[in-house]
Amino acid sequence: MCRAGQADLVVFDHDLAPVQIRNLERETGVRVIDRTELILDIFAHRARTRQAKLQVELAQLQYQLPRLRRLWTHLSRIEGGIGLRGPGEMQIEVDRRRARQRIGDLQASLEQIQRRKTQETLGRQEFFTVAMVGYTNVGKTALMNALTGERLFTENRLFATLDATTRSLQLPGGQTVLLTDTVGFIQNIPHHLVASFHATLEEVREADLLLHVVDASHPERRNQITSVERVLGELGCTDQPTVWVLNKCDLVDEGSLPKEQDQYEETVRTSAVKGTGLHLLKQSIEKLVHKQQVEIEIELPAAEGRVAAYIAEHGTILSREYQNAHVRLRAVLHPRHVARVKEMESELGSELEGPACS
Ligand SMILES: Nc1nc2c(ncn2[C@@H]2O[C@H](COP(=O)(O)OP(=O)(O)OP(=O)(O)O)[C@@H](O)[C@H]2O)c(=O)[nH]1
Ligand SMILES: [Mg+2]
Repeated sequence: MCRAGQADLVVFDHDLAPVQIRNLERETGVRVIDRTELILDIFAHRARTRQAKLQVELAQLQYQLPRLRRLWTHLSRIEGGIGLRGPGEMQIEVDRRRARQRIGDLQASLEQIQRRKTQETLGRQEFFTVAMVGYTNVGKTALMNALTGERLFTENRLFATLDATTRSLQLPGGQTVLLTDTVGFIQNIPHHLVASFHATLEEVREADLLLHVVDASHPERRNQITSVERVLGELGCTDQPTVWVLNKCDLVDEGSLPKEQDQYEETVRTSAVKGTGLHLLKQSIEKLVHKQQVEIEIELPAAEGRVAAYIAEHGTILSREYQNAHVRLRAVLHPRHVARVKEMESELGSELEGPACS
């Protein structure tokens, strides 16, 4: 086949052992790479931010480390002997040591970035967070753009996005949530990548709600869905409430859309390109946000604006009743926001009369 097709390169859709690659290269006379190497190459081309670049380099080095031998075995076999160390063998050791050193440096730099990000995330913790997950190229970034009016990079190719981007999204009831778009998944995702992209995937793990975006028009959509579910399982993301988003529905007939599934709390059909289903999607997100919220009643001085504004931003105000100089609010809020409201209330201290937040 190589000869007939005048191939310069053979890509195997499986992982190959170094010795398999060597034998195949000898038999075919062309360069042979496996699935992981191809995916790592694509990632390396796409990486833009410092964190993404470091993460890819780390994954590449960890992939190469056990394969370093292959360049040098012929030398060590010629020069080496019992009790002797050939130049080849020494070279491998030098290479390996360098690789390990670089791996250590990369891990340290990534940890540093991670610490800074954790600080940022702590600042954001006040907000309800929604993370988009899905197979690569299903339209996550396009959907993010359509929902938030952003203009992030989308393209019809694999792994257009390698970083996590977070934007605020206002729900129909007025509450603001944070929406995160991140790296797409792929079948048999190389485990080096999962490990290196730990920090990026952490955003998914910490989200309050997931949007599992599906390319409803893709002939392989069933397998893609299964792959994504598997990766989510590996990440330990099995408890988060999830909206199933059937995107690219402009490309399929109504009849051939996937059926709703019980494991997803909500199902919405969208087209990020045509802009359809976006309001329904926001409503579904809102519904699940409300599910995690509790109702509170609070009486505030009518002139006090800060607490009411906080409640409006993080929850939904159901009613306001004015009595003399006070306003009585009924609202729904996430328990962690209730805690903050109580704090703010006690900061208001003696100014506040009447029943406290209940
Ligand atoms: N027809 C149609 N095309 C869409 C829709 N949504 C996205 N696309 C196209 O699908 C391609 C991939 O979109 P992206 O938003 O980059 O996909 P992604 O899921 O972010 O992909 P990765 O970042 O690689 O994981 C682009 O060419 C989009 O224009 C849609 O609803 N309908
Ligand atoms: Mg993307």
